[in-house]
Amino acid sequence: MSKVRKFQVITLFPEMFAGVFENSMMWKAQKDGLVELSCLNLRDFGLGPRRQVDDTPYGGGDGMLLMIEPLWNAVEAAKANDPDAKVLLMTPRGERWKQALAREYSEADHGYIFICGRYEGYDERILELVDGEVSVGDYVLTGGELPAMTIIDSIVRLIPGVLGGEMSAEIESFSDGETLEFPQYTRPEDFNGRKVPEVLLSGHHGEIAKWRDQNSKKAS
Ligand code: 4GY
Repeated sequence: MSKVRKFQVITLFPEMFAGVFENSMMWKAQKDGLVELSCLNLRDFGLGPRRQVDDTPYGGGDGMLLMIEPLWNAVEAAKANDPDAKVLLMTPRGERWKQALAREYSEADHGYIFICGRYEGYDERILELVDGEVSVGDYVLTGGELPAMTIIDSIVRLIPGVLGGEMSAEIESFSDGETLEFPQYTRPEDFNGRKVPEVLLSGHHGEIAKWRDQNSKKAS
């Protein structure tokens, strides 16, 4: 039996994760003891009575940066929960997330700690605690929360046992996890003149497989 995989998120907005962590796939994975999903509120590591987490950049410039001390302490706290965990920073400067990475991360035997930046960035010295920088795409979001949710979802669904019973054997034989889905149809056969492709109604499994393959996109 493999041990439970921990996914810890360091964020100023833990409430953003509630709906995502409670969706049926994530909920079942947790219930089955395959994964543990949790947030550390960066605010809890803030400095002083106002729990300050941000400050102005040295050298000048607009906006605020996440200070090193709260961020460092939050990462240390997460590592205390899961000493082998790898620390990932969500940043447009990171390596572009792709299906092959989701597959690789889903097969790891350790947990992950996701750092979600806010404001105009973070104190660069946090990189000393970071094992990897990942990006969901070449655009700038207001925070790393949406990327962290995207990345966690893409990993968890590939962990053995998570989607298990839900995939029919027929679908599974096409689903290598790297093939993006082919066009699919369900009832009715004819919706106000819009017909389902004939081959799908033919019952010829070989022809159907060929059609689906020809109409699939490969994830890169
Ligand atoms: N794109 N891929 C991304 C992002 C928000 C300010 C640095 C992205 O991963 N993260 O746009 N993140 C910014 C917010 C601090 C990260």
